Amino acid sequence: MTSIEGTAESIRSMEIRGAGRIARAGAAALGNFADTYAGGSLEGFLADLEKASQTLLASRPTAVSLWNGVRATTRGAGDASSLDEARALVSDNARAFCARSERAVEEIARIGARRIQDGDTIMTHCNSSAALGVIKEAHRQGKDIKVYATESRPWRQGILTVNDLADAGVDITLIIDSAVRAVMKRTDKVFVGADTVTSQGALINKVGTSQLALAAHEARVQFYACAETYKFSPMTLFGDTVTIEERDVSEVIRPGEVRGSVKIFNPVFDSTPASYIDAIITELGMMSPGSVYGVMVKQLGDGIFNQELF
Ligand code: RI2
Repeated sequence: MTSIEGTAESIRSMEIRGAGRIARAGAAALGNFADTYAGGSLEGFLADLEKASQTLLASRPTAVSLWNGVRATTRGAGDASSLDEARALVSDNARAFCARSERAVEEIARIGARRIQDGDTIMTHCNSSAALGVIKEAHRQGKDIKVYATESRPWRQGILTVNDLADAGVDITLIIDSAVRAVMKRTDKVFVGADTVTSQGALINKVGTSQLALAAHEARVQFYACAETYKFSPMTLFGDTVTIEERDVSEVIRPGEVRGSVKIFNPVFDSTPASYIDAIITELGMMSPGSVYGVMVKQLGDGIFNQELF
């Protein structure tokens, strides 16, 4: 059983992490909420569904994937004519969203692997299932590749990445975050994931991503973001900026390590401008950052400009 509060807490504490995984966890929790709902009225269900959605959305602020997952799961519930219909709709929506999300990661792997040539040296950052899918698919196709993966302080998700790639048989080297520029000289391509993509094609991803992009730009190394289209942020069409999550200082230092007057700043994500991104690899295909706006408008449909969707 997946309770809403339990799922929100697992997302907050990063027991469940990764933009795709938190979106699927949120959708699945709402699906389970609908399946097990014990109340007797449609109105009560809709009010409780809204509360559950808000609890999930408050768990992590940056990745729009969670917002899109929650929205896709609750879509249409308000138009249902009975409690049973609304519950079934939410349950079906949740299953459909999770299946679509998993298919998207597979499709990105297939499309992205085409960008990798035999002999390429690749760099990746943090731990992105979409980016790792691309790398593992290229390896599975028999391409001889080498990969450098950053440690990704403070959570060190790079450890997950190197173990995953090692288990897949990939030639993998772990580097500390500050080695990125030095190692970029021996890199051919960078593949990273995405937490959010703005309508201007900027990439919001794990802090440090913009440093990889800057170093790649300087070294004329191709830089690819791997992003399911539900990581495109509709709110940015209207000028909203993406909230960058800041996490507790205890993630950065141990108690007593620095003087009490020292301030600690722990931003979790950063923004990479579109001009540093060669292409965004999505389940719909590869696109330039400048194409994101058009794809978002098409996907959201006609209602978008009178903001029916928000
Ligand atoms: P996938 C992660 O965030 C990383 O920033 C990673 O690049 C991104 O989510 C996308 O991951 P965190 O949850 O959806 O570790 O590709 O803070 O798995």
